[in-house]
Amino acid sequence: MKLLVTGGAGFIGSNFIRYWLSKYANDEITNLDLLTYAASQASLDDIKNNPNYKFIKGNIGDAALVKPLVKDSDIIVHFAAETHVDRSVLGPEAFIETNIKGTFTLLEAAKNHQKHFHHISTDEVFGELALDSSDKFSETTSYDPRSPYSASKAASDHLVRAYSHTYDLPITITNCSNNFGPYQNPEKFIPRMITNLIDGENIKVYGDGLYVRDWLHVNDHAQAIELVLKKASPGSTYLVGGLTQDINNLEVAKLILQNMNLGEDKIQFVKDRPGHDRRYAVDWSKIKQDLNWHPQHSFSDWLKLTIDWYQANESWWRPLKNEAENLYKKTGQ
Ligand code: NAD
Ligand code: TDX
Repeated sequence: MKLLVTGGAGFIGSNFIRYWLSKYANDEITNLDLLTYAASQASLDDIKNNPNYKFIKGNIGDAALVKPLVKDSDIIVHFAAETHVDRSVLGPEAFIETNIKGTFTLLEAAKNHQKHFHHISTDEVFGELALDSSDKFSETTSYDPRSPYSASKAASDHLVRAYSHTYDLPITITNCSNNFGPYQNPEKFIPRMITNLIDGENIKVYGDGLYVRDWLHVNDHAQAIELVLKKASPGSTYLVGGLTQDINNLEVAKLILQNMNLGEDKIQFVKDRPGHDRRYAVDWSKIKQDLNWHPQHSFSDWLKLTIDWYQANESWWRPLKNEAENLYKKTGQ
Protein backbone atom coordinates (compact mmCIF):
# COMPACT_ATOMS: atom_id res chain seq x y z
CA MET A 1 0.00 0.00 0.00
CA LYS A 2 1.16 3.56 -0.75
CA LEU A 3 0.33 6.11 1.93
CA LEU A 4 0.46 9.86 1.50
CA VAL A 5 0.97 11.22 5.02
CA THR A 6 0.61 14.98 5.50
CA GLY A 7 2.30 16.68 8.44
CA GLY A 8 4.59 13.72 9.07
CA ALA A 9 7.38 15.92 10.46
CA GLY A 10 5.13 16.91 13.35
CA PHE A 11 4.50 15.12 16.61
CA ILE A 12 1.74 12.62 15.85
CA GLY A 13 2.57 12.20 12.15
CA SER A 14 6.21 11.24 12.84
CA ASN A 15 5.18 8.74 15.53
CA PHE A 16 2.59 7.31 13.13
CA ILE A 17 5.14 6.88 10.31
CA ARG A 18 7.55 5.08 12.64
CA TYR A 19 4.73 2.86 13.95
CA TRP A 20 3.46 2.05 10.44
CA LEU A 21 6.83 1.17 8.90
CA SER A 22 7.69 -1.02 11.88
CA LYS A 23 4.53 -3.09 11.18
CA TYR A 24 4.21 -2.83 7.40
CA ALA A 25 7.80 -2.68 6.19
CA ASN A 26 6.80 -3.20 2.55
CA ASP A 27 4.37 -0.30 2.42
CA GLU A 28 5.54 2.98 0.92
CA ILE A 29 5.10 6.30 2.70
CA THR A 30 5.40 9.77 1.20
CA ASN A 31 5.52 12.48 3.85
CA LEU A 32 4.33 15.91 2.64
CA ASP A 33 5.21 18.58 5.19
CA LEU A 34 5.82 22.32 4.94
CA LEU A 35 8.33 22.22 7.83
CA THR A 36 6.73 25.04 9.80
CA TYR A 37 8.05 26.12 13.21
CA ALA A 38 6.26 23.04 14.63
CA ALA A 39 8.14 20.48 12.55
CA SER A 40 11.38 18.66 13.21
CA GLN A 41 13.04 16.55 10.55
CA ALA A 42 15.15 15.05 13.34
CA SER A 43 12.01 13.25 14.52
CA LEU A 44 12.46 10.84 11.62
CA ASP A 45 16.28 10.55 11.60
CA ASP A 46 15.98 6.79 12.09
CA ILE A 47 13.66 6.44 9.07
CA LYS A 48 15.10 8.92 6.58
CA ASN A 49 17.24 6.35 4.71
CA ASN A 50 14.49 3.73 4.52
CA PRO A 51 13.93 3.09 0.77
CA ASN A 52 10.16 2.94 1.38
CA TYR A 53 10.10 6.44 2.89
CA LYS A 54 10.13 9.66 0.88
CA PHE A 55 10.01 13.23 2.23
CA ILE A 56 8.60 16.13 0.22
CA LYS A 57 8.75 19.67 1.54
CA GLY A 58 5.60 21.52 0.50
CA ASN A 59 2.26 23.05 1.35
CA ILE A 60 -0.96 21.02 1.43
CA GLY A 61 -2.61 24.14 -0.03
CA ASP A 62 -0.51 23.91 -3.22
CA ALA A 63 -2.91 22.17 -5.62
CA ALA A 64 -0.32 21.60 -8.36
CA LEU A 65 1.97 19.82 -5.90
CA VAL A 66 -0.76 17.88 -4.16
CA LYS A 67 -2.63 16.47 -7.19
CA PRO A 68 0.05 14.06 -8.52
CA LEU A 69 0.97 12.98 -4.98
CA VAL A 70 -2.65 12.07 -4.26
CA LYS A 71 -3.00 10.34 -7.63
CA ASP A 72 0.06 8.22 -6.90
CA SER A 73 -1.14 7.03 -3.47
CA ASP A 74 -3.75 4.53 -2.24
CA ILE A 75 -4.69 6.42 0.90
CA ILE A 76 -4.20 9.90 2.35
CA VAL A 77 -3.60 10.16 6.09
CA HIS A 78 -4.05 13.83 6.89
CA PHE A 79 -2.28 15.15 10.00
CA ALA A 80 -0.97 18.49 8.71
CA ALA A 81 -2.41 21.43 10.61
CA GLU A 82 -1.69 24.45 12.72
CA THR A 83 -2.26 22.87 16.11
CA HIS A 84 -1.56 25.19 19.03
CA VAL A 85 -4.57 26.86 20.64
CA ASP A 86 -2.48 29.70 22.16
CA ARG A 87 -1.08 30.55 18.70
CA SER A 88 -4.60 30.55 17.25
CA VAL A 89 -5.59 33.16 19.84
CA LEU A 90 -2.68 35.39 18.80
CA GLY A 91 -3.01 34.88 15.03
CA PRO A 92 -5.84 32.81 13.57
CA GLU A 93 -5.10 33.36 9.87
CA ALA A 94 -2.65 30.50 9.40
CA PHE A 95 -5.23 28.19 10.99
CA ILE A 96 -7.82 29.19 8.40
CA GLU A 97 -5.32 28.78 5.55
CA THR A 98 -3.93 25.38 6.50
CA ASN A 99 -6.70 23.70 8.44
CA ILE A 100 -9.59 24.76 6.22
CA LYS A 101 -8.20 25.72 2.81
CA GLY A 102 -5.38 23.18 2.94
CA THR A 103 -7.82 20.38 3.77
CA PHE A 104 -10.08 21.58 0.95
CA THR A 105 -7.18 21.37 -1.54
CA LEU A 106 -6.42 17.80 -0.48
CA LEU A 107 -10.10 16.85 -0.67
CA GLU A 108 -10.38 18.19 -4.23
CA ALA A 109 -7.43 16.05 -5.29
CA ALA A 110 -8.82 12.99 -3.45
CA LYS A 111 -12.24 13.52 -5.06
CA ASN A 112 -10.78 13.49 -8.56
CA HIS A 113 -9.11 10.15 -7.92
CA GLN A 114 -11.60 8.66 -5.38
CA LYS A 115 -8.87 7.92 -2.82
CA HIS A 116 -9.55 6.93 0.79
CA PHE A 117 -9.11 10.11 2.82
CA HIS A 118 -8.47 9.72 6.55
CA HIS A 119 -8.81 12.95 8.50
CA ILE A 120 -7.20 13.41 11.93
CA SER A 121 -9.28 15.72 14.08
CA THR A 122 -9.73 16.67 17.69
CA ASP A 123 -12.19 16.39 20.57
CA GLU A 124 -11.98 20.21 20.86
CA VAL A 125 -14.59 20.51 18.06
CA PHE A 126 -17.23 19.55 20.65
CA GLY A 127 -16.52 22.53 22.92
CA GLU A 128 -16.23 22.06 26.67
CA LEU A 129 -17.87 19.94 29.35
CA ALA A 130 -18.76 21.14 32.84
CA LEU A 131 -16.25 20.41 35.59
CA ASP A 132 -18.92 18.97 37.89
CA SER A 133 -20.45 16.61 35.29
CA SER A 134 -19.58 13.06 34.28
CA ASP A 135 -20.60 13.69 30.64
CA LYS A 136 -18.29 12.59 27.86
CA PHE A 137 -18.05 13.45 24.17
CA SER A 138 -19.25 10.74 21.79
CA GLU A 139 -19.64 10.36 18.04
CA THR A 140 -23.14 11.91 18.29
CA THR A 141 -22.18 15.01 20.33
CA SER A 142 -23.02 18.29 18.55
CA TYR A 143 -20.20 20.51 17.39
CA ASP A 144 -19.54 23.64 19.49
CA PRO A 145 -15.96 24.82 18.83
CA ARG A 146 -14.82 27.79 20.92
CA SER A 147 -11.29 28.73 19.82
CA PRO A 148 -10.06 29.76 16.38
CA TYR A 149 -8.13 26.47 16.34
CA SER A 150 -11.10 24.25 17.15
CA ALA A 151 -13.37 26.24 14.81
CA SER A 152 -10.91 25.65 11.96
CA LYS A 153 -10.75 21.92 12.75
CA ALA A 154 -14.56 21.75 12.95
CA ALA A 155 -14.82 23.42 9.54
CA SER A 156 -12.42 20.86 8.09
CA ASP A 157 -14.40 17.96 9.60
CA HIS A 158 -17.58 19.32 8.00
CA LEU A 159 -15.86 19.63 4.62
CA VAL A 160 -14.59 16.05 4.83
CA ARG A 161 -18.10 14.73 5.59
CA ALA A 162 -19.58 16.92 2.84
CA TYR A 163 -17.21 15.32 0.29
CA SER A 164 -18.36 11.90 1.45
CA HIS A 165 -22.07 12.74 1.11
CA THR A 166 -21.85 14.81 -2.06
CA TYR A 167 -19.12 13.09 -4.05
CA ASP A 168 -19.10 9.59 -2.50
CA LEU A 169 -15.51 10.12 -1.41
CA PRO A 170 -14.45 7.22 0.84
CA ILE A 171 -13.52 9.03 4.04
CA THR A 172 -12.89 8.18 7.67
CA ILE A 173 -12.41 10.59 10.58
CA THR A 174 -10.89 10.18 14.04
CA ASN A 175 -11.38 12.82 16.74
CA CYS A 176 -8.82 12.23 19.45
CA SER A 177 -8.10 13.78 22.82
CA ASN A 178 -4.84 15.41 24.01
CA ASN A 179 -1.85 13.35 22.86
CA PHE A 180 1.45 13.08 24.71
CA GLY A 181 4.67 11.13 24.21
CA PRO A 182 8.05 11.47 22.48
CA TYR A 183 8.74 14.14 19.83
CA GLN A 184 6.02 16.54 21.03
CA ASN A 185 6.87 20.21 20.60
CA PRO A 186 7.85 21.80 23.95
CA GLU A 187 5.19 24.49 23.47
CA LYS A 188 2.55 21.91 24.55
CA PHE A 189 1.71 21.40 28.25
CA ILE A 190 3.39 18.09 29.18
CA PRO A 191 6.68 18.61 27.29
CA ARG A 192 6.76 22.27 28.37
CA MET A 193 6.58 21.20 32.02
CA ILE A 194 9.26 18.51 31.67
CA THR A 195 11.71 20.67 29.70
CA ASN A 196 11.17 23.67 32.02
CA LEU A 197 12.01 21.46 35.00
CA ILE A 198 15.11 20.05 33.28
CA ASP A 199 16.20 23.70 32.79
CA GLY A 200 15.56 24.52 36.47
CA GLU A 201 12.52 26.64 35.57
CA ASN A 202 9.00 26.55 36.98
CA ILE A 203 5.92 24.77 35.69
CA LYS A 204 3.52 27.41 34.33
CA VAL A 205 -0.08 26.56 35.19
CA TYR A 206 -2.81 28.62 33.47
CA GLY A 207 -5.53 30.16 35.65
CA ASP A 208 -6.59 28.02 38.61
CA GLY A 209 -5.22 24.81 37.03
CA LEU A 210 -8.60 23.10 37.42
CA TYR A 211 -8.87 22.31 33.73
CA VAL A 212 -9.37 18.71 32.72
CA ARG A 213 -7.91 17.04 29.65
CA ASP A 214 -8.22 13.41 28.51
CA TRP A 215 -4.65 12.20 27.92
CA LEU A 216 -3.91 9.74 25.10
CA HIS A 217 -0.46 8.31 24.42
CA VAL A 218 0.65 8.88 20.83
CA ASN A 219 1.41 5.14 20.29
CA ASP A 220 -2.10 4.20 21.39
CA HIS A 221 -3.36 6.83 18.97
CA ALA A 222 -1.24 5.41 16.10
CA GLN A 223 -2.74 1.98 16.74
CA ALA A 224 -6.27 3.41 16.69
CA ILE A 225 -5.59 5.06 13.32
CA GLU A 226 -4.18 1.77 12.00
CA LEU A 227 -7.38 -0.10 12.95
CA VAL A 228 -9.57 2.58 11.37
CA LEU A 229 -7.52 2.56 8.13
CA LYS A 230 -7.64 -1.24 7.92
CA LYS A 231 -11.14 -2.03 9.17
CA ALA A 232 -13.54 0.93 9.40
CA SER A 233 -16.39 1.38 6.93
CA PRO A 234 -16.20 4.35 4.57
CA GLY A 235 -17.97 7.40 6.03
CA SER A 236 -17.36 6.40 9.64
CA THR A 237 -16.10 8.52 12.53
CA TYR A 238 -14.41 7.27 15.69
CA LEU A 239 -13.50 9.08 18.90
CA VAL A 240 -10.21 8.08 20.51
CA GLY A 241 -9.29 8.85 24.13
CA GLY A 242 -7.11 7.70 26.99
CA LEU A 243 -7.37 6.07 30.41
CA THR A 244 -7.25 9.22 32.56
CA GLN A 245 -10.30 9.69 34.76
CA ASP A 246 -10.78 13.45 34.98
CA ILE A 247 -7.23 14.39 35.98
CA ASN A 248 -6.79 18.18 36.09
CA ASN A 249 -3.73 20.15 34.98
CA LEU A 250 -2.58 20.74 38.54
CA GLU A 251 -2.68 17.00 39.27
CA VAL A 252 -0.70 16.26 36.09
CA ALA A 253 1.87 18.85 37.17
CA LYS A 254 2.17 17.20 40.62
CA LEU A 255 2.64 13.74 39.06
CA ILE A 256 5.50 15.05 36.93
CA LEU A 257 7.11 16.71 39.95
CA GLN A 258 6.90 13.44 41.92
CA ASN A 259 8.46 11.52 39.04
CA MET A 260 11.30 14.04 38.80
CA ASN A 261 11.77 14.21 42.61
CA LEU A 262 10.95 17.90 42.77
CA GLY A 263 8.71 19.88 45.12
CA GLU A 264 5.45 21.69 44.53
CA ASP A 265 7.21 25.04 44.96
CA LYS A 266 8.02 24.62 41.25
CA ILE A 267 4.37 25.30 40.37
CA GLN A 268 3.76 28.87 39.21
CA PHE A 269 0.26 30.09 38.40
CA VAL A 270 0.20 32.37 35.34
CA LYS A 271 -2.58 34.22 33.58
CA ASP A 272 -5.30 32.16 31.97
CA ARG A 273 -5.84 31.39 28.28
CA PRO A 274 -8.69 33.47 26.80
CA GLY A 275 -11.76 31.26 26.29
CA HIS A 276 -10.04 28.32 28.02
CA ASP A 277 -12.20 25.16 27.72
CA ARG A 278 -12.81 23.67 31.19
CA ARG A 279 -13.05 19.99 30.60
CA TYR A 280 -12.70 17.39 27.85
CA ALA A 281 -13.57 13.70 28.28
CA VAL A 282 -13.93 11.12 25.52
CA ASP A 283 -16.17 8.08 25.38
CA TRP A 284 -14.22 5.67 23.19
CA SER A 285 -16.60 2.71 23.52
CA LYS A 286 -17.46 2.70 19.78
CA ILE A 287 -13.88 2.06 18.63
CA LYS A 288 -13.51 -0.54 21.40
CA GLN A 289 -16.67 -2.33 20.37
CA ASP A 290 -16.24 -2.15 16.58
CA LEU A 291 -12.46 -2.44 16.21
CA ASN A 292 -11.35 -3.86 19.57
CA TRP A 293 -9.10 -0.87 20.32
CA HIS A 294 -8.11 0.13 23.82
CA PRO A 295 -5.11 1.97 25.32
CA GLN A 296 -2.13 -0.30 26.08
CA HIS A 297 -0.80 1.24 29.32
CA SER A 298 -1.90 3.47 32.18
CA PHE A 299 -1.37 7.24 32.05
CA SER A 300 1.24 7.10 34.84
CA ASP A 301 3.28 4.39 33.06
CA TRP A 302 3.25 6.29 29.75
CA LEU A 303 4.03 9.56 31.59
CA LYS A 304 7.12 8.07 33.23
CA LEU A 305 8.38 6.83 29.83
CA THR A 306 7.72 10.28 28.37
CA ILE A 307 9.74 12.02 31.13
CA ASP A 308 12.59 9.51 30.56
CA TRP A 309 12.48 10.27 26.83
CA TYR A 310 12.78 14.05 27.28
CA GLN A 311 15.60 13.57 29.79
CA ALA A 312 17.49 11.39 27.29
CA ASN A 313 16.76 13.48 24.17
CA GLU A 314 17.67 17.07 24.96
CA SER A 315 19.35 17.43 21.56
CA TRP A 316 15.95 16.84 19.94
CA TRP A 317 13.93 19.39 21.93
CA ARG A 318 16.53 22.07 22.59
CA PRO A 319 16.30 23.67 19.09
CA LEU A 320 12.48 23.98 19.47
CA LYS A 321 12.47 25.34 23.00
CA ASN A 322 13.43 28.97 22.24
CA GLU A 323 10.62 29.37 19.72
CA ALA A 324 8.15 27.96 22.25
CA GLU A 325 9.28 30.32 24.99
CA ASN A 326 9.19 33.28 22.55
CA LEU A 327 5.49 32.56 22.19
CA TYR A 328 4.98 32.66 25.96
CA LYS A 329 6.89 35.94 26.22
CA LYS A 330 4.26 37.38 23.88
CA THR A 331 1.30 35.88 25.78
CA GLY A 332 2.78 36.67 29.20
CA GLN A 333 2.55 33.05 30.27
P1 NAD B 1 2.24 19.38 15.13
O1 NAD B 1 1.98 20.82 15.32
O2 NAD B 1 3.25 18.69 15.97
O3 NAD B 1 2.66 19.09 13.61
C1 NAD B 1 1.97 19.63 12.53
C2 NAD B 1 2.79 19.35 11.28
O4 NAD B 1 2.04 19.86 10.13
C3 NAD B 1 4.15 20.05 11.26
O5 NAD B 1 5.15 19.13 10.87
C4 NAD B 1 3.98 21.16 10.23
O6 NAD B 1 5.19 21.49 9.54
C5 NAD B 1 2.95 20.55 9.28
N1 NAD B 1 2.22 21.57 8.54
C6 NAD B 1 1.61 22.69 9.06
N2 NAD B 1 1.06 23.42 8.07
C7 NAD B 1 1.30 22.73 6.91
C8 NAD B 1 0.96 22.96 5.55
N3 NAD B 1 0.27 24.06 5.17
N4 NAD B 1 1.34 22.06 4.62
C9 NAD B 1 2.05 20.95 4.99
N5 NAD B 1 2.41 20.69 6.26
C10 NAD B 1 2.04 21.57 7.20
O7 NAD B 1 0.82 18.66 15.23
P2 NAD B 1 0.38 17.30 15.95
O8 NAD B 1 0.25 17.54 17.40
O9 NAD B 1 1.24 16.19 15.44
O10 NAD B 1 -1.10 17.15 15.36
C11 NAD B 1 -1.36 16.40 14.18
C12 NAD B 1 -2.84 16.41 13.89
O11 NAD B 1 -3.55 15.87 14.99
C13 NAD B 1 -3.43 17.81 13.67
O12 NAD B 1 -4.38 17.73 12.64
C14 NAD B 1 -4.12 18.14 15.00
O13 NAD B 1 -5.21 19.01 14.80
C15 NAD B 1 -4.56 16.76 15.43
N6 NAD B 1 -4.70 16.60 16.89
C16 NAD B 1 -3.63 16.78 17.72
C17 NAD B 1 -3.75 16.55 19.07
C18 NAD B 1 -2.59 16.72 20.03
O14 NAD B 1 -2.80 16.57 21.24
N7 NAD B 1 -1.39 16.99 19.57
C19 NAD B 1 -4.98 16.18 19.61
C20 NAD B 1 -6.07 16.06 18.74
C21 NAD B 1 -5.91 16.24 17.38
O1 TDX C 1 2.15 26.05 29.94
C1 TDX C 1 0.98 25.65 29.90
N1 TDX C 1 0.22 25.67 31.04
C2 TDX C 1 -1.05 25.21 31.09
O2 TDX C 1 -1.71 25.27 32.16
C3 TDX C 1 0.39 25.14 28.69
C4 TDX C 1 1.18 25.10 27.41
C5 TDX C 1 -0.91 24.67 28.75
N2 TDX C 1 -1.63 24.71 29.91
C6 TDX C 1 -2.97 24.12 29.96
C7 TDX C 1 -3.94 24.52 28.86
C8 TDX C 1 -4.79 23.27 28.71
O3 TDX C 1 -5.79 23.24 29.72
O4 TDX C 1 -2.78 22.70 29.78
C9 TDX C 1 -3.82 22.13 28.98
C10 TDX C 1 -3.21 21.52 27.73
O5 TDX C 1 -2.75 22.59 26.92
P1 TDX C 1 -2.09 22.33 25.47
O6 TDX C 1 -0.96 21.36 25.60
O7 TDX C 1 -1.83 23.65 24.85
O8 TDX C 1 -3.26 21.52 24.74
P2 TDX C 1 -4.77 21.90 24.36
O9 TDX C 1 -4.98 23.35 24.30
O10 TDX C 1 -5.67 21.09 25.29
O11 TDX C 1 -4.84 21.29 22.87
C11 TDX C 1 -4.15 20.07 22.51
O12 TDX C 1 -5.03 18.98 22.49
C12 TDX C 1 -6.00 18.95 21.50
C13 TDX C 1 -3.48 20.20 21.15
O13 TDX C 1 -2.59 21.29 21.17
C14 TDX C 1 -4.49 20.34 20.05
O14 TDX C 1 -3.85 20.35 18.79
C15 TDX C 1 -5.42 19.17 20.12
O15 TDX C 1 -6.44 19.28 19.17
